[in-house]
Amino acid sequence: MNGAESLVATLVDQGVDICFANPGTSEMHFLAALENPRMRSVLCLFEGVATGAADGWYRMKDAPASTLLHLGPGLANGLANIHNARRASSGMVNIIGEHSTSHLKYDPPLTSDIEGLARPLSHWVRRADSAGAIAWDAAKAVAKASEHPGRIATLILPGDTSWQEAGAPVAAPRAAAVRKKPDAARIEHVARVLRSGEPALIILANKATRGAALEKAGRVAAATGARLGSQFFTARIERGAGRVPIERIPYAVPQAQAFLRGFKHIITVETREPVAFFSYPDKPSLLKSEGSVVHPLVEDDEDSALAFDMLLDALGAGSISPILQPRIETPVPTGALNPVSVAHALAAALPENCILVDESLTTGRESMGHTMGALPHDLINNMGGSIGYATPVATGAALACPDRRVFCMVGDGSAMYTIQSLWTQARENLNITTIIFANNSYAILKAEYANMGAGTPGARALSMIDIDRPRIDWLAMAKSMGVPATAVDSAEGFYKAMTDSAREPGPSLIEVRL
Ligand SMILES: Cc1ncc(C[n+]2csc(CCOP(=O)(O)OP(=O)(O)O)c2C)c(N)n1
Repeated sequence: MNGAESLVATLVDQGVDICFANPGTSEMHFLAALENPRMRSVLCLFEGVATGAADGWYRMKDAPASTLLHLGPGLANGLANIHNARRASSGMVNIIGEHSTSHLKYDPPLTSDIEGLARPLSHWVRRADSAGAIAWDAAKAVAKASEHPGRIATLILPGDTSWQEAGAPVAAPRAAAVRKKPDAARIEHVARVLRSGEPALIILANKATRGAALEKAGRVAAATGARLGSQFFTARIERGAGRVPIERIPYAVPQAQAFLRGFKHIITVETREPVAFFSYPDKPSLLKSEGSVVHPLVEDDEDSALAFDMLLDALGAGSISPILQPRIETPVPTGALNPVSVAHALAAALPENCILVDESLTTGRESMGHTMGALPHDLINNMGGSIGYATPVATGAALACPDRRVFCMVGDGSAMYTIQSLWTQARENLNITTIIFANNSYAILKAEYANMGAGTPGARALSMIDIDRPRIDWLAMAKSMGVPATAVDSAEGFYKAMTDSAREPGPSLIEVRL
C-alpha cells in the first residue's frame, strides 16, 4: 500500500467517505487511490465548489467531508468557502497536494507557502512527512474536523509521501466527538435571570436551532415567557409547521435595534451577542439597547441540549410542552414578482422535508417571515457573508441527503461566483432546484450605498453595481452544463416551476425574471 492508498483507506475508516476533488499532477497517486470503492469522489470544476460542497455536506450530516485541492493556488481558490464553512462551525478535511520534498528546493512554478495560505482559516495544519506516518496524520485530521464545534483541518500531501510505500495504515482508533457538560453555576445564573420575569431573548445558533436542543429551548420559552431568536444568519434551522418557531433578528441596524429594544436580558446559546454586519459612520456596532445584559448559556464546546435539560431542571419545568408553529396554508399568489409574492409562492410550494439554501439577498428579504408556517423544512444561511456559497452548499447538502429536494435560492450576482456547481449537480444527478433571482443588479449594494451615507451614486458607481451589460443568459448557462432550465415572470409561474421541479428527479434551474 502506498501513502495515498493509506490516506484514503484511513479517511474512510475514520468515517470520511466523500471527497470533493479538483486534482492536478501532484495528486495523481491520490487519484489512483480514489479507486477505493468505499470513498465517493465528486469532481468539482472550481475549488470554491469543492470547499462549499464540503460545508453543505457537514451542515446536513454533522460529519466532515474531505476535499482534494491542487497546491497553494488550488487552496487559495477554495478559501472563501472555507471561510464561510469556518463561520458556520462546519468541519472539513482539506487534502492539499504539494511537490515532493526533493523537488521543492528548485522552486518550480507551482511552489507557494501552503501553510501560510492555510493557517488563517484552518484550526489544524500538518504537512505529511512520510508515507508510513500518513495514516496517523489523516486520523488526527479527521478527529480535529469532527470536534464540536466543527473544525477546519488541512493536511498537506507532498508527492513522494503519496507514492512511497506506507505499509499497513497505523492510525489512532476513531473517537466520538465529545460535547462538554455545561457549568452548573452558569445554568443556575441563567435560571435566576429567567425566573426574574424581566423580558428575555434567548438567541439560538449552530446545533441549538434543531433537534432536541430546539425542542428543549421551546420548553424553556413556554415555561418562562422568554422569546426565542436567531441571528440574521444561522448554520441550519429546522423550521416550519410543527417546529419550535424562532424569530429572526433583522439585518438592517435600525430594525435590529428596534427588535432588540425592550429585552432586559439576552441569553446566547452557541453564539455571541448580536452585532451589525458592517460599521456605518452613524450607527453602532452592537445592536442591543442600553442597559440590557448578555448572559452566555454555554461555551462553544459545550452541549446546549444538555444545558437546556439542566435549565429545565433548575426551573422545575421538566414536564412543560413547547409552543409549536401552526401550519399556515398560503394561497398560490398571482401577478407580479416581488419579494412578497416570491415569499408566498415559496410558502405554498415548499414540499415537506425539503432543504432550503438561502443566498437570495434582497429578493428573499420577505421569505423567512412568510414561510414560518410552511411544511417543515431545513433552512441554511451563509454564515461568513462571502457570496458564492449557495450553489456549492446545495450540492453538498443534496449528496448528504439524496432523498430530499434541495431548493437553492440565489441572487444572480452571487450565483456567478461558483456557477460551475451546476455541472457537478448534473453529473451526479442531484435533486436540486436552483432558483436564480435575476434582477441584473447587485441590488443590496445600492441600499448599502445609502446606508453608508455615501450620497447618491454617480454613473461610475452605478456601473459597478449593475450587472446587466451584457445580460446573463441563464437558460443557456444551465443548458451548457446539462441542467434543464425555465424562466418565469409571474408569481404563479414561479410557483408552478417550483412544484414541477420537485416532481422530476435530478437538477433544474428556474430563472426568476424580476
Ligand atoms: C466574496 C464577496 N465579494 C463581494 C461581496 C460584496 N457583495 C455583497 S452582496 C453583493 C451582490 C449580491 O448580488 P445578488 O446576489 O445579485 O443579490 P441582490 O443584492 O441583487 O439581491 C456583493 C458583490 C461579498 N459579500 N463577498
